[in-house]
Amino acid sequence: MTTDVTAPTRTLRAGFVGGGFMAAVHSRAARAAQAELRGGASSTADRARDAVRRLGLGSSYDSVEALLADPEIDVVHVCTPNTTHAAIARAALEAGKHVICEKPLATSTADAAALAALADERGLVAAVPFVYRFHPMAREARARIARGEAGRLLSVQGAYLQDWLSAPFDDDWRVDTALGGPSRAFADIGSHLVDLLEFVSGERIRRLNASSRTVYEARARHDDIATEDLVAAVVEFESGAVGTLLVSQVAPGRKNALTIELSGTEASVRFEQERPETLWIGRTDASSVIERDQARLADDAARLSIVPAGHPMGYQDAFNAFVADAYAAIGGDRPEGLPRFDDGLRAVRVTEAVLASAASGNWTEVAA
Ligand code: SOE
Repeated sequence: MTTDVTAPTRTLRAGFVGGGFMAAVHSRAARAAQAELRGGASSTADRARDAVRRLGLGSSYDSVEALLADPEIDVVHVCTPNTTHAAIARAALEAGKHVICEKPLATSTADAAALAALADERGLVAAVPFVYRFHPMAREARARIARGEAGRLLSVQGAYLQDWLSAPFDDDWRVDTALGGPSRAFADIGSHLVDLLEFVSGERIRRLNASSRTVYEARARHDDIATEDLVAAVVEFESGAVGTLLVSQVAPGRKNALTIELSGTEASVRFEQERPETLWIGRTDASSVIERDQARLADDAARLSIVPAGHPMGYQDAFNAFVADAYAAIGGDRPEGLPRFDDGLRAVRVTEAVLASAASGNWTEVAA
């Protein structure tokens, strides 16, 4: 009745760095993929103990170095603040570990490129959780576009809206350049939007013109905030298709509203992350809403569709599928659509172009 996502071929032993929301999501996914949760580290030994207890991670390590020195760990999940990703991911690869590193992979293209090159050189699996690719209906959208159902791509409309920083007193480490890096809203969620748009369309953004706003320069625990609350951008794809992107963490009422709509000469396709069980297919004569139904999905979408129609799948399922595929890659498989460090680098390149364009007011090329 159901098809499993790729199963790992042997029990992997996973270590976790960080103990926040993302570490909880990663550890649930690792457990679902039947990994042994070997242990956790954090910025201090106390924090590591707390995270290990809360999340059930196994042993606690006094430092990241101690975790990386454990030969019993095969794969390291990096779930720490953005500016620490590159150094931890590098050290993990140098220690011979496979790595799953949160986005943004790094806060500069130089660091992200060096990491992608290092992972290749060492022959290690290095993945970035662009997990929205793992919703079956996002894969279905991609398959339909790839087989030409939408025709030639003309325009794209993408948005990723959240509201958890809408009030002036809302605060988080991400607003702080020292921990979050030079970009906030775009690096945090614009990166997902761009990854999903390029993945589903099969096309790359060639250049863009962006405008950004920092609505609140002071919040509960931070003054002089320089990172952006929102970005609006016009984009051009390599094929000549055009589009608009809106990314905001100050959009009241919007929790995790990632939406993409791609219009071609024959049809439009719309996917909404908060309604991941459906896909809207727009046609001039008769538009329709397709419900997830494994029997009728393209191969890869069917593979990710682990429960039958009418049994809704969601965010954690997508995350679980991503981790299962990353582990399968460690086992020697080549799962379709696994986002690797090259894809992390791509998102960092687009983010840098957004920052440069917003600062200069000019159209900016995205490095290939
Ligand atoms: C917060 O904006 C956040 O948790 C992001 O960091 C995640 O990548 C996104 O999937 C949900 O929102």
